[in-house]
Amino acid sequence: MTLILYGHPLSSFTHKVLVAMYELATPFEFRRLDPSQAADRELIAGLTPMGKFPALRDEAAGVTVAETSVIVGYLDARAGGGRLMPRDPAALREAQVWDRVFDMHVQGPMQSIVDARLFMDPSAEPGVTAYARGQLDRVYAALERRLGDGRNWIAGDFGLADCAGLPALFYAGILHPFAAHPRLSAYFDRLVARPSAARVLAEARPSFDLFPFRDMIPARFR
Ligand SMILES: N[C@@H](CCC(=O)N[C@@H](CS)C(=O)NCC(=O)O)C(=O)O
Repeated sequence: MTLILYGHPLSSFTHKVLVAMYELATPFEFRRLDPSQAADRELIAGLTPMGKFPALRDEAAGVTVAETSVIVGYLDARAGGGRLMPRDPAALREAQVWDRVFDMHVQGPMQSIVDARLFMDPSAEPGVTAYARGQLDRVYAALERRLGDGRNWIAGDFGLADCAGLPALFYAGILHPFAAHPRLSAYFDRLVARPSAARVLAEARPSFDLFPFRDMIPARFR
């Protein structure tokens, strides 16, 4: 096996890459990291600039790739190109914009809510969470507008941005539901019905107990 993905089954950014790998039917070996272990923290710190996961190692090529958007681009090129990353430059730019929206403006506030629960003084949690909820309302409205033209996927054919959308909306929707946004809800339903995404969420299920807001996970995913 020449491709190794270092990640964690609960990690949203690992999910983003897994969706891409299943879409491309890329064979790989999964190495589960345990961030509570110093040896694993050291390992991932040697693979990515910030010591964040996932990381992809291509043994045959002698290449290590960090940052999920870059990893998806690497996998797409390795599979011949043009499947998850549009070949047309304008279409590619659009996909990259919406990939950033999901990573920064959905995952960012979602992660703040989780971090406030896990790592902050309890007195700080309400303020952090209220601000993050406001940010999520803003991005949900933007996504609802984006989906207003009847598009199925967020930028052209299913691709990079939709790989980012699945885990971002999965976790954000648990913490701050978007049911009041019909087009966004329908888009999320299309995402989770995609075999690649359904497989990722099914494989994550045994790890949901580790999620601090596990009781809020909708029954259909448990
Ligand atoms: N921009 C990075 C974000 C990766 C990221 O934040 N990963 C999380 C797991 S979902 C992580 O490593 N968290 C542990 C930490 O921040 O130390 C990417 O796209 O790969």
